[in-house]
Amino acid sequence: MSLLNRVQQLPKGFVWGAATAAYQTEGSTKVAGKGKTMWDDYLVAQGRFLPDPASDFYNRYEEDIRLSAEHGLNAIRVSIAWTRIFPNGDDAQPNAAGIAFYRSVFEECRKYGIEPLVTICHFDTPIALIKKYGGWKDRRMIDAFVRYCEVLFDNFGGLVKYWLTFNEINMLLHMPFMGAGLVFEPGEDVQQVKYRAAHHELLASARAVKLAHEKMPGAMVGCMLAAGQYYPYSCAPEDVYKGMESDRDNYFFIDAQARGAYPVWAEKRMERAGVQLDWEPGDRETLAEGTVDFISFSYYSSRCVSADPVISAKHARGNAVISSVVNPHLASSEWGWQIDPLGLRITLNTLYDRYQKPLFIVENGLGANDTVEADGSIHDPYRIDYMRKHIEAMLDAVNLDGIPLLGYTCWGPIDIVSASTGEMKKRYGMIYVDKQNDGTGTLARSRKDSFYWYKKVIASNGEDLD
Ligand code: BGP
Repeated sequence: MSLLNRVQQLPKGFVWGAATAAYQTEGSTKVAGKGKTMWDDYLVAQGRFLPDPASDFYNRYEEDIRLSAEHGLNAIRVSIAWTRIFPNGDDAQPNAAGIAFYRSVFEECRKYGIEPLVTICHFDTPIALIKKYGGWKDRRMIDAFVRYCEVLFDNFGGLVKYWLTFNEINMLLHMPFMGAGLVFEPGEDVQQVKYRAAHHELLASARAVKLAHEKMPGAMVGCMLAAGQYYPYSCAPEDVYKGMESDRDNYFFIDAQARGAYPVWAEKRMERAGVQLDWEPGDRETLAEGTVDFISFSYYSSRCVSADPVISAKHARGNAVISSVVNPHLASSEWGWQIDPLGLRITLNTLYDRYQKPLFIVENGLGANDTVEADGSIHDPYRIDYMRKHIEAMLDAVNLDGIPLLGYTCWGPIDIVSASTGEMKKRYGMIYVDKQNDGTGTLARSRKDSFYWYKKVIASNGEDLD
């Protein structure tokens, strides 16, 4: 489709914003009663660098939200750190300082007419609950999570309309510690543990959705998928079948959250694999009563799969977190994440065909090394190019395919710590943060070229992408 034929405008009220997560931005992990989270041990345990105070949002949120307003964002996606609210995940009383912090953040957003979009759990299982219960492998996590949600809804219900239950819920299968705080004991049936944990998160999510609707009429609650269609490496039926099965691994979660029941194939598959879920009376009703209002997802790339073991051995560098064969038709980022804007249109269509619920792109962006010029300017045409092409694909999905899309919040209004590598130099932001991998830097903020470009895109509601 040539640009001449492209309809650039989006519906009025389309949400333009940018997304972050608590641990990757806030810093100040040991203040105001905050408890330890999965992150504190995750990157440290792997010997990775994780700078505290990250990009120091905890102390600089007023400046960052003011910059977001100047940027023209009408929404900011943030997550709440469970351990700021309940330091041990299930304390007798919530931590007043944590509640006060997020209240100020949301009030500050409202002051500028910015809609906060809140992720309740962004890879943020409290360490105390991992020690106590083994993370989400234990069913008691559900009650702890619902209680945490209750506190959030009671305190922030008047300030927040859009809620997401679990970030990239399907990552539980690919990064079980990050997604669900799972540590496997020797001899444990890994598949069984993962699917039981998935069952618990899905029940917790469904209960949260129901509670949100009861407590906050008008609230919109979504699920969140790490998306990206699987392409078969060839048209060999075995490759196509493997592509379908790989997609199903991820859609399994959204099938449950959007339709309120597990798909038939999933129960059969678990039966064949000897996986037994700990079903309890009422579980099926819980899933059915807690379906989400919209489907949100992150999209960085499509994936590719082959049934041929030799080809499968050639994994893509970098985005092997979710296993993918290198797609020879695509270029890659510096970190090896393959770049596929049309894949976004394909993914949007697939998700809508499957669920017929409004969609929301809540993460998309390019992690890249930026250079600060002598005069302080930062030229990032690569980021603009990535975003432009993905926004074009999104416009096509909306205007040419009729996909109902609520909004687009790209990943990182500002530079933040990378989730998969713990680095600062893998930058997604349109605002540069002077903080380096070795922890040095003033934390000062400065605008990159992409800042001005995205501002124009938002002001024109997607019409001006030059
Ligand atoms: C998603 C996560 C984010 C984020 C992003 C980019 O999977 O939800 O937390 O960081 O990926 O990944 P990375 O930071 O590893 O480049």
